[in-house]
Amino acid sequence: MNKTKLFLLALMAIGFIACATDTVDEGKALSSETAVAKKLLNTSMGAMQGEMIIYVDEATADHLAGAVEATRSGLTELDAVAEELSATDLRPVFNLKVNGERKRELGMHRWYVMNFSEDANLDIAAKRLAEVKAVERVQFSKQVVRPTAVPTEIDPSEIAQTRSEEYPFDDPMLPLQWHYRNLGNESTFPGAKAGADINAFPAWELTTGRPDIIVAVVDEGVCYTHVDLKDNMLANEAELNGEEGVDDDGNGYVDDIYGYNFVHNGRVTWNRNGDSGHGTHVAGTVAAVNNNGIGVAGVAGGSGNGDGVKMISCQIISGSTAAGTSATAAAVEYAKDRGACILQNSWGFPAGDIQNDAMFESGSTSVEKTAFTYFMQHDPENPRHPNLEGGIVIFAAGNDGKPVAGYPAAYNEYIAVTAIGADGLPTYYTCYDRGCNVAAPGGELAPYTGADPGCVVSTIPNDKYARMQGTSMACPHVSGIAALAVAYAADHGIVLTLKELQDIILSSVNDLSASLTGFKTNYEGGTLNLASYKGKMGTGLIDAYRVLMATRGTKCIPLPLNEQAIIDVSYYLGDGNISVKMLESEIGEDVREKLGITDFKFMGSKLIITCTKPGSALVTLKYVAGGSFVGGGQITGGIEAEQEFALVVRPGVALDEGTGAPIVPGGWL
Ligand SMILES: [Ca+2]
Ligand SMILES: [Ca+2]
Ligand SMILES: [Ca+2]
Ligand SMILES: [Ca+2]
Repeated sequence: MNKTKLFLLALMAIGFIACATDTVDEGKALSSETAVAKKLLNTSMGAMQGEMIIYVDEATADHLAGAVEATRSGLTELDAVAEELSATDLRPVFNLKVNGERKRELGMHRWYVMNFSEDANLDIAAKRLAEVKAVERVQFSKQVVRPTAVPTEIDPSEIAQTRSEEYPFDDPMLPLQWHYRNLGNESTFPGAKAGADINAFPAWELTTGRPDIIVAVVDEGVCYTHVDLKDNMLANEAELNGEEGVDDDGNGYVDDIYGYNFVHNGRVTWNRNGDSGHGTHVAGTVAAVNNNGIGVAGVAGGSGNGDGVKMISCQIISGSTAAGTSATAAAVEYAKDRGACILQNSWGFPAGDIQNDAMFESGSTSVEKTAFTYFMQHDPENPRHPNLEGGIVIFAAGNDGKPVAGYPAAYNEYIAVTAIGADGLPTYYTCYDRGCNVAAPGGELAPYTGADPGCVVSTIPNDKYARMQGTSMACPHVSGIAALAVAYAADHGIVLTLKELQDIILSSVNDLSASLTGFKTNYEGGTLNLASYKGKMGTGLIDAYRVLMATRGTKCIPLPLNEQAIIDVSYYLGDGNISVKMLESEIGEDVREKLGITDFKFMGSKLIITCTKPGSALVTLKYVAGGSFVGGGQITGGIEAEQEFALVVRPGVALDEGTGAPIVPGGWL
């Protein structure tokens, strides 16, 4: 008799004993009822039929790993419940074939999913499973919410417009993508504000991505054949050149070329009845191919030389069906196993039984929490990218207009992105306040008319392009910027920890609060009281250029548009005011031109400056350390010193009424 069989028999015996003793007197029954209730991680509210997720003890996990039968465990107690529920399937949630050792440390080998009759009562099923001694936790599976946003296809005639000025790339729709560089054109959106964007153009002068960075798009299937996406999709070469219906690379997934369909178990799809194009739209914002003379640009889509970031599609919505919790957890796991270090999530679970972080964690024990933890964890022996230790999780905050983000977005370890419009103000639909971390352009329909040029422009399936609005559209801007930060770090030999990357993203923002007074009209004619959003859209509006400056450690001086600013530069030179005298620093014609500088002089430690164009530029400011003059010759004086700064001119910067200095929102200051 071999070792496995012996072990199996031993387990069966334990099962029998547990069954036989689990009854009798009332006190015991009560305490066992409490024990059973304690095993339930969530409630059946909104749960999907025919599926339960269980977490089994170590011995059972070992036994199940060796079991051949897929519908029964070979464990008497568990099999009895499986029989009762007419279970059709019992399988591990996670894929231990890849990176198994690391997964065991997180207990991922102990999660199983059971499928059974759709008619079975879920509460009874949960109770019966929880009564099994070997089952330590029971979780109801919830389907992720399907997107409701409808894309409006872009009329090709819009594309033929002539360009008013030079663009960094030749993508014909880039002028429509105000979210990257907003010129304040009122035909985009009433009240459109120059500079209410992610400040992409100056960032693109520094980096446009790197093909060794992988972003996983957890969403509807991404149309990987799209003419403006295909070069930035990561192919699994073994599957690409392999046999159909065969798992050519042995990673547990058959035909996973550009990702995997976790809903229907197979190839990624985008043309099923019910698909909206959501995943393809999100992917285009992260990394549509730049400078290829076609369609749109993406935030980290490269410069046209095959140097954009690469994407994979982790499909959790397919046609009219959405994945349940276990398939979603597997999709997140798969993202890491394919090497993604950025997890782009424009989705959420239905609002309901998750009300706070403790409930989301369920004591750090839920299956999806485990998957995200696995994704974020840095594996020193097997790093996904040499310049980022770990993986970053970025979520859309939600579109319910509520003062709290949905889950998982709201959870304190994941970045939740709120949405602004082309006017630099909160959109009518965005969630805000608790659990929301940073803002990005999500776009919106114009008041009364419902016109859509103020929405986000990106790719949709079948080589088309469309506008969409939502925090779903804001989120991929931040994912793309995170990719730019890793690319820039790599270019400069900087290794970021996950915490450092999160801190950089959350602090590299421009103020939104200064303009949050009065009311704004939404597309239906309703009003938004802007004051209620003050300080609640996250730290501020993300700025790609500032993210790169923070990555390399260059401080930014935020400057207002069309207003004279008086800045005590000594504040920026040290960690607080230091005693210096500024020297007349050279400022190049190119910088003057770029920022439209009409006034630039020094008084003591103060810089007086007026900028008339939104933009960003590097300047080197010189000062005397010790005394009013530089020493030398007949003069006993100080040492000449200098420091490089980035000047960032944005519309939201407010000035202190007393000093005229910019009031800087949360961040490194
Ligand atoms: Ca495979
Ligand atoms: Ca294959
Ligand atoms: Ca393009
Ligand atoms: Ca959060």
